[in-house]
Amino acid sequence: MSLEQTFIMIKPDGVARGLVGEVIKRFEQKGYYLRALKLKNVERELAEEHYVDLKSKPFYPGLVEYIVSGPVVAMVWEGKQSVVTGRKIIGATNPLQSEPGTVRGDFCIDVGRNLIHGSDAVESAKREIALWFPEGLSNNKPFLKWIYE
Ligand code: RTP
Repeated sequence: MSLEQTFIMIKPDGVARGLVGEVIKRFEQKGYYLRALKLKNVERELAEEHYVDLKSKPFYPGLVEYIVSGPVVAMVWEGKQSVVTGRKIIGATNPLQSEPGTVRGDFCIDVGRNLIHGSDAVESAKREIALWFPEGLSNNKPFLKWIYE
């Protein structure tokens, strides 16, 4: 079985507020497999490259400052439709429009402090995973018998 991978990042506010375990719990409970994880102080170049598509937006400089302001937790989660389902677990970009039950809906208020990032498409997940994990990923075999029939 070939399973989709998504890149999920807990932003500096999520790490500083002690919400790492809460986020991991939600992805684990769903049944996704934690393929990679690291706590990382982000170099400015990496933050700029990650959000390169937003370079022309007025909030881009503040967004880069936010991402380099403290350690983030970068992760790769794996499983069926993990990209689209990961976005559902995270909730809408603006936390005031995120449904309760989503990470952003439950834990934050401001779009500029929205706690978490998740890839928005399979292609962007591939780009982001290569960017954040240039060393590559483990090839551990997860035990999936009780997740997939
Ligand atoms: P992300 O990439 O972080 O998962 O967020 P997203 O796809 O839901 O939203 P996107 O439009 O790609 O925006 C990336 C991040 O930029 C910040 N933002 N600030 N001040 C603003 O109006 C504004 N709009 C977006 C947010 O941190 C957003 O997650």
